[in-house]
Amino acid sequence: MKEYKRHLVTAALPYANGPVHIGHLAGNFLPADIYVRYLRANNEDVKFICGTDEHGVPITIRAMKEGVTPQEIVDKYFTIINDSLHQMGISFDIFSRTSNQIHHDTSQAFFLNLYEKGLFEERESAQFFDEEKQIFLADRYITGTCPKCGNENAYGDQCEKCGSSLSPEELINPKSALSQSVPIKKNTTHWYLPLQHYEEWLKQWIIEDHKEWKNNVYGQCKSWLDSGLHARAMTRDSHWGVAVPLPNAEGKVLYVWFDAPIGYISATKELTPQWSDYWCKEDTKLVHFLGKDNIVFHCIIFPAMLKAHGGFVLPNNVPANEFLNIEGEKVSTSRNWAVWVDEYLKDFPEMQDSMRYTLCANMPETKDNDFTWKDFQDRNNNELVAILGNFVNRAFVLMHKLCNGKVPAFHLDQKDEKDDALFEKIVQTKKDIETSIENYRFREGLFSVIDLARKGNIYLQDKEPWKKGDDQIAIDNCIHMCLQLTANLAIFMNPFLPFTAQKLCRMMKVVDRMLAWEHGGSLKLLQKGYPLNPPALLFRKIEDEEIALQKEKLSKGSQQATSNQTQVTPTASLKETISFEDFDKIDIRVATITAAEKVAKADKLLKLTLDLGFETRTVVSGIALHYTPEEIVGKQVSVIANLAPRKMKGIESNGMILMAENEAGKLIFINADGGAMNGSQVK
Ligand code: B3M
Ligand code: ZN
Repeated sequence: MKEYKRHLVTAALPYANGPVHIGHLAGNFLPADIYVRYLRANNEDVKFICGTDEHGVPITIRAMKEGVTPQEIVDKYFTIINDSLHQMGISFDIFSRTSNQIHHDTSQAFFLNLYEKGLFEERESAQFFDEEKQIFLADRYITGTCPKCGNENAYGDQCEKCGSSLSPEELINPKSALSQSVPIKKNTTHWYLPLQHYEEWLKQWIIEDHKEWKNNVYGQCKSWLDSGLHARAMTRDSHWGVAVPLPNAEGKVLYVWFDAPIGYISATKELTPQWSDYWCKEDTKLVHFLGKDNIVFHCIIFPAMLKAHGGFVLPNNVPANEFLNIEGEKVSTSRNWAVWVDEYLKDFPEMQDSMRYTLCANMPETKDNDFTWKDFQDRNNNELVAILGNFVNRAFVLMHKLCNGKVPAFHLDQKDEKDDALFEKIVQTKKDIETSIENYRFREGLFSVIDLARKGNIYLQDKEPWKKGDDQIAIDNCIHMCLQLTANLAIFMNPFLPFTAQKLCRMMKVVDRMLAWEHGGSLKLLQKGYPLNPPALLFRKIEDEEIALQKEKLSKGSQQATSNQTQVTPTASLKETISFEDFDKIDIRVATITAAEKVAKADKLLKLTLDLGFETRTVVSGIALHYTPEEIVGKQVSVIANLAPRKMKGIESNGMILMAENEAGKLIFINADGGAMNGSQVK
């Protein structure tokens, strides 16, 4: 373990524009917390850094929607998020906020360091400007008609109806979302970081030197680097954010993804005067936890910034998780399709570990995974209650009944092969969990814990101390082993289920120090003759009614949100009538998707290979937010086959897949029932 002198662990800073949901826990905060708790149990010097990300368009959009100031938004949600994560046992050393002055100072100093080295390219470009409000418009602040599907409420960066990635120039009849006026184009200056200058270094640092990174992370970085890096604007026109520290930069702020990662540094400064030991000494191990949508910022852009600045450590690993879906659907804050942490804590008080356990057991470590309330109930009732809770309860009840409530002696001369096997299992479990956690495989580590408890039940069942009558030696040995196993379980579960580990310490009347990792694997954790408290309930059963209520709450909440949405996208109004001859010009064919892949730097696009029977062709489709490449290969679809080719992100697209939307807002394929031949005409 002692390869590094100190550890710096960050969790992605959540935008302070709404509460956090269990997907944030599973994707970002929980893996980080498990890892940090394990390091602390190993007596490592570790700092766990996080805080709210309080700038950027998500904040100002929310403020506009709620008719309040951005500061009021971030103040409100900082508190909600901070309380929720704390109550779930996410044990940050600091949970700061990027609206703090120390962050503004740190970010501005960082920007000036690069500026004074002449590392930025100053460029002037024409941007959309709202003359009424006298403000430049971020893409999200421009609405208009989607050129692809006719949705009249599309945004300048994307159409939420058909999922197409857009630029404001593509919108038909663009309007300012602030004043509804028609925006003009106006020149503005921004400072670009030429990422391409760091491309060779990044290729060496990631592709060559970090082959051990998780495949999902390594693969995304490789595809970004393979498609070539480009200069990226690191400033924006806005009045909310960190002001650009230059004389001629009135009304300009740092791009939120420039200042936010610097938030890790400013929060560390806030935490300790020794902050530079953690950020500037090579014997620090820096690990960033985050969701997959943040990979490029933490693996490409922020490292390029750190390299440009110089003097900072670089991340040793970035074990990003994939996404957690809810009841088979992608989380959608706008449709309120989420399980909010603050609401969970109200509905299931004192049951943090039931959720920690379920989310860890389903952690989306290598692919998107799914949370269902039924699985939550099953894992709680069939694993936590029936295996872990049951074993501990039986051990304690039998100790009080057969050994006067004290830890009985172990009679070495009566030790048998079952005792030896259990001891070996304890020692092996410790090694397995170490390997799992140190390689960021948290599901695997948790399974080792519950499997050890399962072995405890089998041992107890085999020994049957309740049938030993007056053979007190057999009873003593069995109960002694079970109690030592209970103490080891507390140590091993502690990174994952800290609340339960604490309950066990109280039952065993031991101090937290017993939970030190070095004590794991010992059979001398509880001394003979030591009186222990009576058993307390570790977990309670969850009833069917509770789950039914949660599922109803989820669907009702989503229906409510969808009906409440002010800009509910009405069904697209009918287009003008056309003649049969016009229609007859369109040639729609059936085709099968034979290959699919993500398009670099376009999180909404998939590049599809279609088999039309008479030929194979490439089509680029805006469905990446709705489908993964893996799940659509083999699907039969309808495609407009005589559409003029179009370039999208440098790829020539020959046609358009026909999609529609279900009531949950998910895009669905309009396809044949599987009987049609590829290439046959849709009439
Ligand atoms: N707030 C994006 C997000 O919440 C952003 C993370 C910043 S980490 C420096 O997904
Ligand atoms: Zn559209």
